[in-house]
Amino acid sequence: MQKKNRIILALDVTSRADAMRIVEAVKGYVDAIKINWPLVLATGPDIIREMSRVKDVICDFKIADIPNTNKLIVEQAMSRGASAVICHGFTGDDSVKACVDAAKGQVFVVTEMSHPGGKQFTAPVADKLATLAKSAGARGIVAPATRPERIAALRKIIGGLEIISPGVGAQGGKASDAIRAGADYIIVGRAIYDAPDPGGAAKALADEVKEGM
Ligand code: O7E
Repeated sequence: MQKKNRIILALDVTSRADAMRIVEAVKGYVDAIKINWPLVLATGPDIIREMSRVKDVICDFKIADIPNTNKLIVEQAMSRGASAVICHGFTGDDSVKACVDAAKGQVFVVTEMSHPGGKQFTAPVADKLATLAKSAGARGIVAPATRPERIAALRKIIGGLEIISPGVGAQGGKASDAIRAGADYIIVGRAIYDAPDPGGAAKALADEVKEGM
């Protein structure tokens, strides 16, 4: 994924037509497309291949199972053209390593989640999850734009690994704050795909990212 605009589009729409319309409008302003269950369940897994022809695709299935099942899920995602996958770390190091092996390192591990409930169970163990991501050989972590101070703290733990950061816009986080705190990329969904002009919204965010650099 080329680090240019430092925006990953969270394409959580539920029709192929909407997905194509939005990607067409914003493709000049985003570096990758994150695909989650809503789009895959609505349109079928071949949407991964289709989107990968336009941009790098990160499959956000938040994989959280035993090592063998994790491996099988990752293989299915990668064989359809995904460039990276996202997994949970609370399942333990063997499960994360199974993802890392199957994706040849292209794995992001969720740490502290961005929503209010993320403080309940994920925040208390986020530092350990970041340490696990590093020792398992992951490419990076997912850290909350809603709490930029946590991005900065997690950065100290992971060193040069990448941070991708959701929570900008609809969840209240600011793009420039997340980038300033140490995020490599922001992940943005509703603030782009629900905007009256998704292309304009993506461009405005790309400008704001530059402010944070
Ligand atoms: O709030 P939005 O609409 O900008 O969407 C945010 C996206 O990021 C959405 O797809 C959601 O599933 C994801 N996300 C979070 O919002 N918070 C998290 O803590 C983690 C994720 C996530 O994507 O994890 C993997 C990157």
